[in-house]
Amino acid sequence: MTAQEFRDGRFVRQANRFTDKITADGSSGYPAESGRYRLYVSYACPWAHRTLIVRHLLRLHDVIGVTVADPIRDERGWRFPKDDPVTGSRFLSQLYVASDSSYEGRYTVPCLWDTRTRRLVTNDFPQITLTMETEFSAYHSADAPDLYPEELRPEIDEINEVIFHNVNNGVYKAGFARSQQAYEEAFDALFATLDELERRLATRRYLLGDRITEADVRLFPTLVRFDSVYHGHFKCNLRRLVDYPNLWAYTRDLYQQPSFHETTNFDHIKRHYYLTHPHLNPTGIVPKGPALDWTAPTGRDQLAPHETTEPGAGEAARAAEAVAAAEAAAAEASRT
Ligand SMILES: N[C@@H](CCC(=O)N[C@@H](CS)C(=O)NCC(=O)O)C(=O)O
Repeated sequence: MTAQEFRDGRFVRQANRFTDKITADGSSGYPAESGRYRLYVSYACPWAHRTLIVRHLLRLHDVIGVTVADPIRDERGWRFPKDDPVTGSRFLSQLYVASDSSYEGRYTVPCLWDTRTRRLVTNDFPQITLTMETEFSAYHSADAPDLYPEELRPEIDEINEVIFHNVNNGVYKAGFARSQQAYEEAFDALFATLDELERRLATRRYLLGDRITEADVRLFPTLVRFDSVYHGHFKCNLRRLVDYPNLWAYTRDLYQQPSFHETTNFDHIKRHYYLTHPHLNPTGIVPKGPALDWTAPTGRDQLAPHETTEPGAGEAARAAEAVAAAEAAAAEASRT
């Protein structure tokens, strides 16, 4: 297995080796079928977390089974707590090598395994959620949200691109930087983007307005880990998530929905990051804090519906009222 790659002290993410596509019509050779594909994840991994959220939101539990790896990895990579019921493997690496005996990259989650051909179809993490949203639509529950609606795709793709580089991967670029300059570049881009998102979320409940989309599913796993891991362990410490009133309320609003909190495992997240990067945390001590009240009311369901233009004074005032109402409710709740 090759080590992480760096260029001029900058962390460079490896290219995804397995990029075949599952399609509704089967034209790719991998038809979307119930029970055929297995998803491999870690609760610790933000890229895998998204696939779990989407699987939950679309109620694909019975359609795509999942195997969860132990949060702690050694040099052999991700390990399953017991032999994987589908492949009989103990390590994720066995799936990679079975699919390509010359594979030399890192064995990453999330990935999808085809039980029919007994090989990995994809470890292309952005594609996995899109595939579940579009190619598996025949299997979605009747009340499932459309996370990637046709008319919003250009806007979703555009914001995802910025969020990927500056936020999702930005925290890794800061945390894994091997030069001061690389760290500062990532740090500055990260907080400039968080500032922009803070403004955007002043008048919109979700990134694209009043409905959850793929863009929220991509942002949430980074934000939910922010104060527990990235702020300290990855040195992303200009501000904490809780210092951004809108971003913090937005993250809580999502967390309070079952698809988000049932897939968030702080124990796995904290043990994974603090115990598997010994160069960043040589003592292996896992911090006990921070204390975060994920249950505090948010008032965000009061925000105006989707606005595509800059908010006017009316919306800003309504948003301020909603925030004030939420704060009053939170104060009331903390008294009882
Ligand atoms: N497939 C992507 C993203 C997925 C990813 O980075 N997953 C991490 C966990 S968050 C992983 O499985 N890493 C295994 C390793 O580095 O050995 C990549 O290779 O960069």
